[in-house]
Amino acid sequence: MEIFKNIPTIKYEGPNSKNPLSFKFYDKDRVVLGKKMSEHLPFAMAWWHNLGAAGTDMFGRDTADKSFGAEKGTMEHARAKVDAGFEFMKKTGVKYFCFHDVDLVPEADDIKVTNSRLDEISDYILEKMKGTDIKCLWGTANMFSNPRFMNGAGSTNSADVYCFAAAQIKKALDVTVKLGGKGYVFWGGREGYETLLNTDVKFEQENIANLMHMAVDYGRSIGFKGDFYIEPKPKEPMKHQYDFDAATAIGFLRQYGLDKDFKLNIEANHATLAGHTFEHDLRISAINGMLGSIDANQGDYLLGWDTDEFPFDVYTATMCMLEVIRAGGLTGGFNFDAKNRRPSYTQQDMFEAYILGMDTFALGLLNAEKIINDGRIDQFVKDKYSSFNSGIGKKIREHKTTLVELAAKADEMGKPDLPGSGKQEYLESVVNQILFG
Ligand code: XUL
Ligand code: CO
Repeated sequence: MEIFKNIPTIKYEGPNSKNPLSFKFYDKDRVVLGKKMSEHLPFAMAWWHNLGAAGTDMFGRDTADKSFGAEKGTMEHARAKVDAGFEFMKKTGVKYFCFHDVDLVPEADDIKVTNSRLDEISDYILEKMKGTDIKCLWGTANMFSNPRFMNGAGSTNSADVYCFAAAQIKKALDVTVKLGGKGYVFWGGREGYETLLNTDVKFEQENIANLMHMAVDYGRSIGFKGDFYIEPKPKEPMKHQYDFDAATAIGFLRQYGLDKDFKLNIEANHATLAGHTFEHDLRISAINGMLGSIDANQGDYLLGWDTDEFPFDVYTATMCMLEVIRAGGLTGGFNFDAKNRRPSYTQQDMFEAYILGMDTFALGLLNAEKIINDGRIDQFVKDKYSSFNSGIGKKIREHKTTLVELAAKADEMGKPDLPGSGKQEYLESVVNQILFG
């Protein structure tokens, strides 16, 4: 049964098309820098937003109807979501999906019941996947909504609750492996604290690391070959979250010996909440060999929370794609962890949101290609450090000098020439020329 009856398969019609249900820039087979757009941009649908979020906020109830013809909270509804999701992915050409355990089925009071529901729904999803090229990008366990996780999951003060975190991870890993998922995500929604007056930070971080080690051991034991990811976020829901940003998460992974199995899943809106640009956290991940996957969304600089908007900012998408291309691509993909604004409540709005996001990243990719081919930006950065190519600079790079030798050199010079100009305004105008010239 067709769910999105008035929505056709979305096709590329080019930048001049006025058809709202068409791609203007995402042309899946177009070759960019030697690869098809669809290969550069493995897009994924977030089960929770696209099939679950219906507009409820702190001040009002649902505006959108996401019942998909079934009663919410039932297994019939869980199956209707699968039907809707697969129809949506087929019509948009999105090839991957991401899920939390509780996005797939209604959670029961007894975990054994929830787990048998997960068995049932994952059988159904597997069946739906047959004969399509739709795949699972990553799975995760929701360890932040249920009241038992009020003090955290890995960071909880209750050993009993810790068992439930472990049980949910185990089952979510089982389902991820069953569906052939490429990755498994840890977003530490409640892994943090409100006040040091009631918190032993070291104890909590050790317990989180221990849980992650057990997850790696179990995952590998059932044949999971993909990457584990940490998704950093500085705050919301907790005031202090332990995985504040990319740099913090990398330090944590290295400290606890998890860096071989984990990479990062960088979400744009989380990076900006941490006071960084999206591209900053991508760069920090990439230079540490840990750029794994992306939660593609954007925040609002006027609002201090996670607004999860669909990507619209082409400059940011351009900077993102430059980072991704320079890093040699992602092992994961681009998951639209994004939701329609509350007044955009129709089925057509769901499709238009994905068209916006996919077109924005296609533009980002095309722009990144132009910037790379133009070469002026890369050349500038290379030249900026050219004083390290020879003489004392070369010795510094090769670790062949000492503080004494460098100080003697400074004495000899008395006063250095000022470094070359940073030329930010010029470089920004070069970017505009490349993008719009
Ligand atoms: C929350 C968030 C999560 C993670 C998965 O801000 O981004 O949806 O992506 O738990
Ligand atoms: Co996310």
